[in-house]
Amino acid sequence: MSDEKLEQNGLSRRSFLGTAAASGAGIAGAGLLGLAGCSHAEGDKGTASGAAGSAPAAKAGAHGSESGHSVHVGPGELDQYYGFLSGGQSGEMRLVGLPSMRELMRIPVFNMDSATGWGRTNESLRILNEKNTAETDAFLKASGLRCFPNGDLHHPHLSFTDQTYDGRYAYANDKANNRVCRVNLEIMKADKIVEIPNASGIHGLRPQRYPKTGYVFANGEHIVPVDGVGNLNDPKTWNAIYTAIDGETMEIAWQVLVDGNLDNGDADYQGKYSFATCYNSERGLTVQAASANEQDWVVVFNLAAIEEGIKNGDFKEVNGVKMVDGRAEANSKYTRYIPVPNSPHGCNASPDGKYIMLNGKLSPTVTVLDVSKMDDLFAGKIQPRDTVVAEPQLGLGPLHTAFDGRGNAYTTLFIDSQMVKWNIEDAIKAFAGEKIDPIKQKIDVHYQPGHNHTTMGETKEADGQWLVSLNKFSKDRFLNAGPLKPECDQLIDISGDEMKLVHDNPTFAEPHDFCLVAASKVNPGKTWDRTRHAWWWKDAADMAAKDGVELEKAAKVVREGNKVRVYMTAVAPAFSVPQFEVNQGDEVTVVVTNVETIEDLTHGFTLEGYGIAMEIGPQQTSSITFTAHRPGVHWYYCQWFCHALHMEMSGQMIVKPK
Ligand code: RUQ
Ligand code: CUA
Repeated sequence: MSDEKLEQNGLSRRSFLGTAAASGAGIAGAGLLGLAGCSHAEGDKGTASGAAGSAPAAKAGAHGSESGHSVHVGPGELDQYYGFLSGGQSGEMRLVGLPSMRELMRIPVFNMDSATGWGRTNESLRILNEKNTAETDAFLKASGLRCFPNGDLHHPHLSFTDQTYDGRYAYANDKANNRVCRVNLEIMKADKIVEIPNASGIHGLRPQRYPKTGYVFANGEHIVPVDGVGNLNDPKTWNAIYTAIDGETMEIAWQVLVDGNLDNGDADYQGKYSFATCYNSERGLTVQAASANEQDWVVVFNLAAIEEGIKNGDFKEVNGVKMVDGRAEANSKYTRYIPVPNSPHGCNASPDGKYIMLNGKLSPTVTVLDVSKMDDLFAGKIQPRDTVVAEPQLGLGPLHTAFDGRGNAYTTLFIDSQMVKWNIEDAIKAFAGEKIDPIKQKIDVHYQPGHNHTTMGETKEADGQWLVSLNKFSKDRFLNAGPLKPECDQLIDISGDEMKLVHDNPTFAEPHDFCLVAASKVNPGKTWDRTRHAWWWKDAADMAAKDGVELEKAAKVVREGNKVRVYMTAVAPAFSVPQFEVNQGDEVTVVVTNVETIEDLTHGFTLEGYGIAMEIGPQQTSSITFTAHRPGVHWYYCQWFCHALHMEMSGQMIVKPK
């Protein structure tokens, strides 16, 4: 049937494909067929939706949507929401305004950054390395690295108090090098980074919602031989690790040994349980082997039982971490394994605190768990599948679900390239046998959506205003940027009865997740605070104290053997030390304090020919250490435009040859 004919028959091409596949080969087969046909279907859709979808979307964008919700934020106007966007394999976190989708800031975390000196300044290196394992320290040293130069940041989520955001911190995972970071929202900088021992591929990450954060839960995605359990030569003995980090101290509270690759996770609203989807119950090492079973599972963690077990000494200490045994075969009191269709992906708690949605990925379904049944499940009064209260068939490739706080859920369909809106209570009634279709609406998104997120949608204050679909492919949506295309993040108005696509936004590699927070919840400082943020430059301050230097008034060069310490201030348009001299081979530390009290007056320090640059914000101290290998005259200059005489804000380092 042609697209036109399908449309005339009241069927879209996608719902047709979805029905055909779902009724065809059974749950797992449908998913696999869909995946196998993926590239073909994408090609088709590129043309079909490109022509049909983009024109109306562009119109809506220009006029705002009909519900009276304007997406246009005029010059000088402020957005209503902060969006904490993941930077994927670029390793950074990004701050975006909503509804404008304007990028407000990039927060370097698991990457190295040319503008701010992240990964190069002494302050950032301390944060990047202070919670490494000894093994990683040795590895970095042997590799000639000061820190890991890359990261893969998927899931930014804010700290909670009483089921809603408290504006203190954002946390995120690094899948590439097994780390978890915390961004301090007062300064919008990472202030802690902790490496997770024993685990591999830290992926899903969620903070505890109640009573507060509390724990930050992190999923180890890849099974590995765990010390004292697994055997290098036998993958059937490998396990995944679930980790709880103390969100306040960023110390590892405990770990749980589990079966299967942990994917995404979420916490409940009651502070009793947390959940992790799990694929590869087969313990396979290839795609075929890892998706062979018809069912995988979601693992439920009983927080009180784990805390109790730790207290009673029922744990093993593995590489300095307390680890309880939560394997399926251990029939542990710490965990329960609930079977769900093959290879589930997203895991999302509904804002009424009642349900956990498990997105089918290879199955066209979303499985809905009733959180209130978990007590009985752990007490052995009911069977694992008795906790399932709905399992609607939504379409092909459900990955993630978001909520509007009015009882509706929105699920991304990766293979169908659609967003589906459905009603939770209707899905429950249908599961109980009532003749009712929970699906309210489907719209095309462009293309292949992964995560989606609603404004305040993971809190009890879900406000149902906006939905963002983070699409993995952009194809024809933007001017061709070459073989590497941007992603396409689409803004959807959900304030009315119908979803309306209102804006396309290109983004660089590769947003996974987006935390949409009412602007009133986040209150960053306007300048650094010399008292409250003194921990940032603590090492420099200690060093200065020994050298008899007051950072805020510094203009001094201290020499001690082949170590040289240069202390200066930056006030537009001059550094207090306009020139200093060192010998080739000296270890040089430059400490710059910006004593401006005015908002937005950032200075920089770039040393020509030495690969050195750093940001010094108003009232901040930044420092950097290097060896003066290159003789000659090396100018340093302020790289942040700060004054009419900004070009003149410079000086020279003279390096005398050996
Ligand atoms: S995952 S596209 Cu890394 Cu969050 Cu689902
Ligand atoms: Cu200081 Cu430019």
